[in-house]
Amino acid sequence: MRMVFRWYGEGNDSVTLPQIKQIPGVEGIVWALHDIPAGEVWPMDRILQLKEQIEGHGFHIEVVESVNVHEDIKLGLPSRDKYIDNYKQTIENLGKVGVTTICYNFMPVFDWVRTDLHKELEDGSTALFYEKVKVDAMNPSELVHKINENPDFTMPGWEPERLSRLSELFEAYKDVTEEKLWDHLHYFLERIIPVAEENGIRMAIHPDDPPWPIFGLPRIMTCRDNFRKLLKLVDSPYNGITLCSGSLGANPANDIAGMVREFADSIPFAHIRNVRRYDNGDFIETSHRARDGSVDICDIVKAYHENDFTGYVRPDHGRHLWNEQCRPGYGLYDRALGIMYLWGVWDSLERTKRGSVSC
Ligand code: CS2
Ligand code: MN
Repeated sequence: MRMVFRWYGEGNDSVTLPQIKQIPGVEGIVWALHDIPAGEVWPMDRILQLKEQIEGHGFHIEVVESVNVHEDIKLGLPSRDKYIDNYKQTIENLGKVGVTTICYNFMPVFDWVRTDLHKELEDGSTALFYEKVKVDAMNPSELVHKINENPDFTMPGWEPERLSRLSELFEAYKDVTEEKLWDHLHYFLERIIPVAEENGIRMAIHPDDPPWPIFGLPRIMTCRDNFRKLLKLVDSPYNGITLCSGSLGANPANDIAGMVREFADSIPFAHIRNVRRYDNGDFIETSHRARDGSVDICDIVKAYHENDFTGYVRPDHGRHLWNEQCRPGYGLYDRALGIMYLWGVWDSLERTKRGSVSC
């Protein structure tokens, strides 16, 4: 397991590269050009600038998260070809600087969605929380109405550039069934995977978060069967998965360690985090420790270890501790604690395997 850490860039992240340097075993930074809108080519000079900065602190830049997919591609509009060409160009540009893995997602309109960014846990820390009835109660027209009334209305995980087109997007997605979304993903992958292959980059799709349809929009990266289907769409080692234990873990039906065991060779990138599920469908993010949430993180790490996993791993969202002011879910402390937990489990498995007393 090769440990990496997500960083949003100077001025955009409360965490600094020298701080990350002090977390044991972190070898690379997971990065992106966050200000480039989906659909545009990532310019070479900007990529090189960031490369120099990150490598200057002794980290590699092999993992990018995310190169976002333009809505027209997900909608299957004729204009998608132009955006797919741009995506290919970005893959080529990233290949030139040694990127090996690109994480992306295929969620219509919204990325991750929560109802509360700072819900207090019993220990006084706060974490991202999802209240099911609240999301279920919000239908598309109500959402559009809310935004029209208050243009600043937002919810966690919403990208402002997409929000400004919200009513138009809901209208456009009206006829996009799950089946159509699959077709559009297929079309996209058929065109980009050969380019990824030529450039030595493994594409790794992130599961939908939460892994079920919201606001009447389809979501397809949700469960084991659908990942099987994804891998068959284009049969190539360059068509892979970012297996995120937290996103998938919101649904109790998902056996994540089982997925690791089945898909290990197709997982270039693992996100590891825990969530605590409630019977009413709500969930909250917790520490990485297995017993703090509903996801058996120990068994997941064990599954990676059994497969001699050499892919990249990052702690995903963490809680906000000790009054840290940070991007929601992306503070320093809890993600650093998460890394030490993951190393702890991994090192003891290694020791058992080698029958040696030293880690
Ligand atoms: C995060 C995502 O929800 C999560 O688990 O890791 O925000 C992730 O970064 C994106 O969906 C990847 O495209
Ligand atoms: Mn994730």
